[in-house]
Amino acid sequence: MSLELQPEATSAVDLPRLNRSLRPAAKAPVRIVHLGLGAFSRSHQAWYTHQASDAADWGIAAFTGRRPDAALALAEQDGLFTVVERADDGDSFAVVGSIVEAVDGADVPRLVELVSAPATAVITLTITEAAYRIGSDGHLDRTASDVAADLALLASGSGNPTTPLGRLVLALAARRAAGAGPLAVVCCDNLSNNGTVARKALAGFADAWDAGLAEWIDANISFVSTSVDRITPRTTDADLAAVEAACGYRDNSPVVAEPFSNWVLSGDFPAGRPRWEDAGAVFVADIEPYENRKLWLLNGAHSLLAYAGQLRGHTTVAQALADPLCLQAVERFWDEAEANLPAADLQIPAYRAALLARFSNARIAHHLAQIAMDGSTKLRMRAVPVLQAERAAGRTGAGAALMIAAWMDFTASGNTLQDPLAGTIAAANQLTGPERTQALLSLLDPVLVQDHSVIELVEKLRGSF
Ligand code: CS2
Repeated sequence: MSLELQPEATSAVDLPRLNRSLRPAAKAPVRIVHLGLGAFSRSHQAWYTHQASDAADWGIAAFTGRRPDAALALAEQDGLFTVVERADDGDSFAVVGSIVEAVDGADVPRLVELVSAPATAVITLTITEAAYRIGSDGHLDRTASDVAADLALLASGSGNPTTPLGRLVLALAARRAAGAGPLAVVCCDNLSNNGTVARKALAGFADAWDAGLAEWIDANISFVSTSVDRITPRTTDADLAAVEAACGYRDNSPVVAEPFSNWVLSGDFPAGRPRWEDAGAVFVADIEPYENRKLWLLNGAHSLLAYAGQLRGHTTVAQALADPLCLQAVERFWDEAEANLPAADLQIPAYRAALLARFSNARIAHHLAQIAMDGSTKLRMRAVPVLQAERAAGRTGAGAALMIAAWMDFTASGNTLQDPLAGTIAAANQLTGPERTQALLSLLDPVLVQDHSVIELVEKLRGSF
């Protein structure tokens, strides 16, 4: 179902709720379990699954993270929701029916039941970059308080884990016990080598509890790496009203996204998968160049704009990009990133031009505060590799260093800081001068921080915005 916006449509008081009578096709059986039911997973993986030609065979059971709200709202609509594709020149609307079960993440018994069912073939993850609890040394941080608490709980054999890693490890243990066989875990968070990160996090977690389980995971779970892309801002009340006016029903959980979407995947699916390629997904042998192109150019620019833009009083990506100082910083960072990406096949100039157009879509109010979250984790993927590559090539890396300096200034600016390392960052900000810069840099990279000229460079770039 795809409707064009009808501006003359008016909203009536007694509009029907989006309900099962509007389901575009029969409900598919659960074969995919998703962790991290949020707007992005719905505009991306659920949308691709919905469009696969074999969608009738592939239903998704989607679990929320910390709160039940998204599952409750969706369950009331039989899992259905509207995707609003918001282009420069108007909206279009489609009802997506691939989520057949929306579950509160705290319902661990249901997760265990579904993951241990032989029919379940794929587990997709959008649990946020920070949730993998990988430290700056590249390994699972077993001392993180929530990880340690879940490990203690698993060891005691009673109670339900609260972290996504803990919940999934428990569910995989049940799959092993049930003899339900191999499956694929598909990481859809913005991390370089995200399949490997997911493997390290899950196997590391399992190993700290039960070495046999870690071995089983290694032998039976295929960790698929992906590069995911679709700008999906938070849904607002105005979006609910837009759906109501155009579609003639009340949807309490629509999701708004840009028309563009991209999904590149690399890895095996031992128990099968939907034909996501029907919706444009691409399967490749070597994902790294695609991943880096997206993480550095799109996400890197996003983080730069998030910190520089907010320091300069902007609220959205489009506003920040319209500020020449921010745009110049983005272009400079992109030049550095581009110098470290293989030229062949990646069409970087066209990709950069497309990004400028996507970021300037002022009808998508993509809030900088949303992007600024979890900076200590995100910058390890978005700024650090470019800075390292530039230094290795004998150049300064000032463009990447500027992103780091802007993040540091932002952490000390009085803006709300949502970050797993918020306490440590606040403590570092008690210091002054190069010591403060050094302490903050050590949270991003243990090697770069040994280099005094890097500390000097970042220190010099502080206060640029
Ligand atoms: C953003 C991403 O919030 C962020 O960190 O950079 O969510 C970005 O919008 C998506 O990766 C786009 O595909």
